[in-house]
Amino acid sequence: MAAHPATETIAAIATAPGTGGIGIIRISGPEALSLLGKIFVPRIPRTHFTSHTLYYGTIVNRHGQTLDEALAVYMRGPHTYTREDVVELHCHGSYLVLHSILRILITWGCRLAEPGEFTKRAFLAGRIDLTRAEAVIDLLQAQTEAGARLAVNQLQGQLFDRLEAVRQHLVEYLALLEVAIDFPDDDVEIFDAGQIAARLHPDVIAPLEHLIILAEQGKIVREGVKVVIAGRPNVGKSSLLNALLQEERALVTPVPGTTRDTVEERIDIRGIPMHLVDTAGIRRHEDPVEALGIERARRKLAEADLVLLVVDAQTGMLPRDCELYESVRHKPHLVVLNKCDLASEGQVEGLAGAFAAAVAVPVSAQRGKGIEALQEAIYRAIASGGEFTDQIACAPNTRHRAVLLRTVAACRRFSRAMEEGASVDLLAVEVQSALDDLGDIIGLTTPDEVLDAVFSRFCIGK
Ligand SMILES: Nc1nc2c(ncn2[C@@H]2O[C@H](COP(=O)(O)OP(=O)(O)OP(=O)(O)O)[C@@H](O)[C@H]2O)c(=O)[nH]1
Ligand SMILES: [Mg+2]
Repeated sequence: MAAHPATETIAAIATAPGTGGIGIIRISGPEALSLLGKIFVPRIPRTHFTSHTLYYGTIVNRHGQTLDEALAVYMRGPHTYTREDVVELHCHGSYLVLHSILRILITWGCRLAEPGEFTKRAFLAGRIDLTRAEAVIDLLQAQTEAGARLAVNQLQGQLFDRLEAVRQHLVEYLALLEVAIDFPDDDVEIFDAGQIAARLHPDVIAPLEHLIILAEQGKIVREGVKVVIAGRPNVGKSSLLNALLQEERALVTPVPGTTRDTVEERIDIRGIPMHLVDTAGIRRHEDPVEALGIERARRKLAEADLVLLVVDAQTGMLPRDCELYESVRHKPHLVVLNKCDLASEGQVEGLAGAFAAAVAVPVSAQRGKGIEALQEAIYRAIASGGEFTDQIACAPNTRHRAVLLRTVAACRRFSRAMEEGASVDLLAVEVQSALDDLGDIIGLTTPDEVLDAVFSRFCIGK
């Protein structure tokens, strides 16, 4: 990757907005050191700042007036975040003071950094690849411990290393093809299509397909899933929400139509974040407020990753339950047979048997019975068949996944072309196309608009 030496020096407040113990201003670029000399007066006068050393002193404006006491560090490139010269000013955490310091830096010719610009410079300087740059933002925005762990692993190159291993195989195939193109009359067969065709799956396609599966699992671990509790009024939906949360969160009464608005809470089941939504009981109703609640419930159902359809085990399936079941059966769903304490064993078994394809879980929300088994069933439904592991070490994001799918398609075209005995020129085109796709993921050939989209997700100062 070509280095892009930046000419402009940029600065930003690197700590979060608000009042804090300390607030840090970060400066990066060729003028960083000279700016330090202008704005910072060390307690012990000196003409030279040693790299990576902390100095105590004061921050001054253009008239020499003191704005704050601070610790300052100058870090000479390339052993810095951006590979450029970097200065950090550790001031008191007053946003007002930090802003005035920033304004003074700008009067000295510094430019305010754009969101993610420090990390973008690190990427453009070749210190980190694009997957590592994306890991920085994932880490800052991680919602769960598992999500943070994935981000750290990616920052340490777990994804890059796997992609690079695959890329090296493709580079080798392309090199062989290029020699074959350059020496068409050679007696020895330089590019042995049979041998490469046998290697392509284990070397390239299988590892990429595995990454695609990991991407799907990673999305669940990072963002969680939406689990919507639905059913007709009074079957015990709110009681079930409370039982899963182990907290009296939603109102429970014997009056049908108790829940009007949706109630949303977060729980973790075996490390997977779940957004649990309790909804208004679905029925035809004249009351305009309840009708609005029911409309909202239907919308939530449409967005659900998993539906828990609650049925009253004592009354069994009424026509309204059957209608609701028809409307959710095409989605991932579980049937929860609630109020089992009021039904006989035979009743429960008969009811469960009515749902051939679906998993029906008997519970008593009121008594907290069967809740653990339900959690297990929810986990298995999300994991779709038990291949899921919440301990995955690396997970491509949505952008990577789209490119991985393209890469696999290119590899399959390459494979077919080899089978059909295509010319080495044509084979080289397919390998190059797969290589370009992989290059997009790690940032070798990524188009500018994709880079802009990646870095615009950052906050200022990172
Ligand atoms: N015996 C028994 N009663 C239950 C059970 N679960 C809920 N109930 C009772 O059923 C009634 C309705 O419970 P809710 O949790 O409010 O039902 P809901 O489905 O949220 O009702 P709406 O919000 O009106 O749609 C309450 O009186 C609960 O105490 C259970 O497992 N066993
Ligand atoms: Mg309710």
